[in-house]
Amino acid sequence: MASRTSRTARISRIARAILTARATGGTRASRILRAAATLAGALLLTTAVAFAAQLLLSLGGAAPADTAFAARPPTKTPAPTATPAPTTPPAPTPTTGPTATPTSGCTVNVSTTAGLTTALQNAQPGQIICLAAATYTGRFVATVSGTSASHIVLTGPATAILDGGDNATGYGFHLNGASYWELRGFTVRNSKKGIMTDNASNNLIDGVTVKDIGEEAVHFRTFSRNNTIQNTTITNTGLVTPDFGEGIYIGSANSNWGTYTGGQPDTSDNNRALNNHIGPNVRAENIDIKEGTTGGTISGNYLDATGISGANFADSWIDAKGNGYTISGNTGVNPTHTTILKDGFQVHVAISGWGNNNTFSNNNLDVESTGYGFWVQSGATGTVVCTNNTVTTAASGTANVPLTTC
Ligand SMILES: [Ca+2]
Repeated sequence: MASRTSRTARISRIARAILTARATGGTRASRILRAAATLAGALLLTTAVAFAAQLLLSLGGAAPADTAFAARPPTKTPAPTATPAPTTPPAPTPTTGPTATPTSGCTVNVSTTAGLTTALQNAQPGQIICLAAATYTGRFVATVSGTSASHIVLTGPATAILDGGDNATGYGFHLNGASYWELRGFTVRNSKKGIMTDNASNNLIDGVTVKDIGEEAVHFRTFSRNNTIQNTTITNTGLVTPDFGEGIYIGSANSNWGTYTGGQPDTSDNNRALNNHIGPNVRAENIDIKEGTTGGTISGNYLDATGISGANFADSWIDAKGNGYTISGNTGVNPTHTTILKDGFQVHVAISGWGNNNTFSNNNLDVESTGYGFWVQSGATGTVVCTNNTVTTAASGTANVPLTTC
């Protein structure tokens, strides 16, 4: 009893000392101390003594901090420290691509070739450049970019025709280092290549017509990423060189990496081809996905084999040589029953490490020929051909690989 009484007295002295010392403070520290004193008085525990003593010691060594505390409003618990918001990385570019900006409200009106050339040179983010129905003879290039918040829109009816004048040279429309554009509605015809992108990302090509082209119609090249082409009609390509007459071409063949990407893979990644109508008279593959590219989506396209040439192994609607593509919901037709179209979709290993992890689902392929619906080159890994694809009239069968239930 005596020792307990003496301990109680000691605790009380400590507590009084604390309270006296902190009487003017009212800081968090003092409240803690008062709580400790109360605890000690109530429970008479040795541990409370130790606790109080420890607090005193620690506060004795923390005078400067105490001063700082004193300057604060007395009642506040430390302001919920502006904990940096859970570090969400900078908003990733939306995987759905540039959203469609309403095109009402033209900010620049164009009706002549000179006017279009000037408008492209002077383009600023947020502008909507409207093409009147007319033929614009020439080749056109954009070199300035919009921003993620303010695209640059070039829009017109299908009767606004960008006509290169011949299909042996030039690019009909070139996005050259130009990002965040929307190309809408108009027609591109009579150039060696139709629409070309180099170092151009986050662009949208929507509802355009590309036709009467010497080589490929639309090409995403030289690190052009996250572009979308949708609702676009492509016919009559490869008129000069059938070997290079693809409808949509993503990336670069490794033989061209030295020319366009310093010898490195042309990582024109995450491009999307959605709901386009490709063919007839597309002389090479309707869609050619090159090695070195990753992660694109090819979905909802209507692919017509009529007029495919067979040149340079063009014997399928789609060649997939990149990695990690989703190829779904496309329709392949072969109304002329040409056996130049051999297989529907093919996976190739153009070089080691490429042609892997591509998934094919929900496609409807009426092959009307001798090969497979899906043909996968030996050595390609991770290919998924889903059971939900429909393949008809492919004499060799649905696929040369086992199907995956999905
Ligand atoms: Ca092929």
